[in-house]
Amino acid sequence: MIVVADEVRDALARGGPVVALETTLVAHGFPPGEGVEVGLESERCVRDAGAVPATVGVLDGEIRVGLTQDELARFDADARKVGPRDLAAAAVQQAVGATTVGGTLVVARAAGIRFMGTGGLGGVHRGFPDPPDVSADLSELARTQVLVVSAGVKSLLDVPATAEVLETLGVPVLGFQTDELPLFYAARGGPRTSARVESPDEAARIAYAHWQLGGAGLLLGRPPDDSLDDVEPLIEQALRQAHAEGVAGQAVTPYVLSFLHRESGGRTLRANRDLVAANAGLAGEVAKAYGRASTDGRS
Ligand code: PSU
Ligand code: MN
Repeated sequence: MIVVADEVRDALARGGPVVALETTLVAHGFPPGEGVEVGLESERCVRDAGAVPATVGVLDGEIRVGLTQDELARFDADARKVGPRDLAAAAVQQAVGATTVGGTLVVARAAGIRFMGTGGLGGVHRGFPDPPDVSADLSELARTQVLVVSAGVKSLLDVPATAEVLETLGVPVLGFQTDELPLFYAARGGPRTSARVESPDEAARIAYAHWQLGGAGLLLGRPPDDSLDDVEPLIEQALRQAHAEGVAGQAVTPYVLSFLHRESGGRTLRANRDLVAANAGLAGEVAKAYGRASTDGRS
């Protein structure tokens, strides 16, 4: 059921660096048409770092690892948002299934991919426990030996609560040249990371050691280069409006992102696009460095 593209399969077979990328942000994180550009730019950043991109999604009854440009273009706003529990149904029902971080992690685990890039990790939604909305990204990361590079946790969530849950789940939260977990649009002001790393090599060595100890997922937070420090009032407005319109569950994140992109005059859109690509690039660098870290570890 899982079909791995030739280039990805060859790289995995020789133990080369591979970075998994998701398709939910392509389909639902950007205005129509723009998500595909973000996906392609992310793939380019992975390649520039010397790694092979493996974009994941469900197409024609298959769970695909590695997509052509035409295939990527099929992940539009009509695609299903596919978390861990949705993969089987999407495949059997021949849906176009855009995988979230959690959904992508399931596939990465099956395919033997150790690194992934995204925009922001999902987590505990604000207002918990009413409703008790906690992204399946967290539970999946807790049981998958993959290092995910993100701009921290999406700021529309309850970020401190998410950081607590990550600690409970035993997920290391590394900061890339920062002591604070980035807040997606904003670089500063987040909860403390469990460790700060200065380089891709240091992150790779910690991932290697964590996996040697039987640990599972790690988060590497990369602060956005263009920190937007005034988005919080807009986020609160977006969440109020979503609530008033009865938007709930899986639909909240896409609703809020498009509200912000519109109401910020495109500032959040640019920031989001740039951070997704930069995170993919850093994931590529860590994947590359991991080849060295794991060889040193064995010698
Ligand atoms: N990062 C972005 N845009 C997105 C997401 C992350 O820049 O749309 C998506 C990811 O696919 C993540 C999902 O897995 O949001 C989490 O959604 P939820 O909180 O509904 O589980
Ligand atoms: Mn949810």
